[in-house]
Amino acid sequence: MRTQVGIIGSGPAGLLLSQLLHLQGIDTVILERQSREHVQGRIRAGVLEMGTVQMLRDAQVHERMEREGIIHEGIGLAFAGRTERIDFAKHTGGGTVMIYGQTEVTRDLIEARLAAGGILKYECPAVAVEDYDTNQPRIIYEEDGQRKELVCDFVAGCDGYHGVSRQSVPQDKLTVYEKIYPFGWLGILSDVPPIDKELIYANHERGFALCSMRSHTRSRYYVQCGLDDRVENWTDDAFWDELRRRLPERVADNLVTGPRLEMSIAPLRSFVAEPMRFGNLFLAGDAAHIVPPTGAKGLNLAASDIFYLSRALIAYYGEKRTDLLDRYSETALRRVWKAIRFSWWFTSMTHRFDDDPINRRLQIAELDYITGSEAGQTTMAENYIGLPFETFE
Ligand code: RFL
Ligand code: PHB
Repeated sequence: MRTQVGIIGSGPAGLLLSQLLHLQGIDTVILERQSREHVQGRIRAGVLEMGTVQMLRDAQVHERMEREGIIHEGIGLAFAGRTERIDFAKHTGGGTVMIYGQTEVTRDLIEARLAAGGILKYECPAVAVEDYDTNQPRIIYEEDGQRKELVCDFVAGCDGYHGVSRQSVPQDKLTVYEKIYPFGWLGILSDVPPIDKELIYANHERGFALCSMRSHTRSRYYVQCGLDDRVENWTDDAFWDELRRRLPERVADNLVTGPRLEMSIAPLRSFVAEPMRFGNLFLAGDAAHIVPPTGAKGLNLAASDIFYLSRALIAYYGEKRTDLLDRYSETALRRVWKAIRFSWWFTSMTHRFDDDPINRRLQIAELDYITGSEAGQTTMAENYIGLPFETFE
């Protein structure tokens, strides 16, 4: 089989790239290891930056998002028994975020691709990318137990942290930066009304907690847990009790509990692999970088990589330009590193790392400073809503 851009992975990065290229008449084939049901069933991120929302509009998959998504103009930071609000709109000249789950974004994109006759091959794992430094790179993949080949002009490695694209490159050509945090997040999804109108991030001596939502009737909550903790260790009641303990009393009083729709544990890590381009193989999204979920940046970074990569490929096919392809890696990485920094900083300020009392006092002082100062609130707000994309044309 042959296509112009071979895409590995049908997460948000791969699907968005495929859709944006399709709208410019560029052919793609997506190879996905999992089934469509599995991809659509994964519960992941919930907060879209404005830049991501605009990209979904550009991709013409915005209708349901505009109808069902919820605009948020701020978040709450809870610490030392109180809750302070960061007002995004006030500190960023009207900036907001959109509450709309990754599950929904993925569903909308898959439906749009299929409606336009796009080729999405599920249960077709890529096993290697070959000849990526020639003008005919090939993706070797499996279909029904048979080994097949997809020959392309370019390969987009959108296959997440465990994917095959990054592993197809000689390891001495990659520089990897990694930090593994000594804890994870235990998350619950439940059909109960959210505890508050906005998200609340809580620093507590028992550990971090986050109150999030998917809609006015569906909530997503997290509590920091140990690395060796297991979902089987937690009943629904135990989760709700632990969450309640980590919130200021006035907030906890509003908690409505219910049975879980889903419960899972995610480890926290910061990871960057540089560069993001190897000949005609381009990495995007989690394949190139991972952030701890505290800053709600994972999905948004996948979208910002695709902002740059889609423009570079469109300039190549439209005008035979290669300069944007050449600038992709350095440009995408500048934004990636700022999000890596913000997510690390926000994690450091809100999680329990050890029992040393000075660290907790420093966290409280920092939260007090950030929420009490105009400069501090602006720093928090402008990073949370998402730093602007660079001009790339
Ligand atoms: P994805 O979504 O992981 O998609 C990659 C796709 O590639 C497929 N794949 C392959 N396909 C073919 N051949 C192979 N050899 C393949 N290997 C892998 C995979 O099956 C998958 O479908 O990456 P993408 O598109 O870069 O999107 C990134 C976002 O999904 C990710 O950053 C966020 O979801 C991160 N993340 C969260 N971010 C948040 O902002 N808030 C969250 O609450 C949050 N929760 C999460 C998360 C990521 C998780 N992971 C990676 C396990 C919870 C989890 C559990
Ligand atoms: C979520 O709703 O899953 C969510 C929201 C904000 C975060 C992380 C996860 O920072």
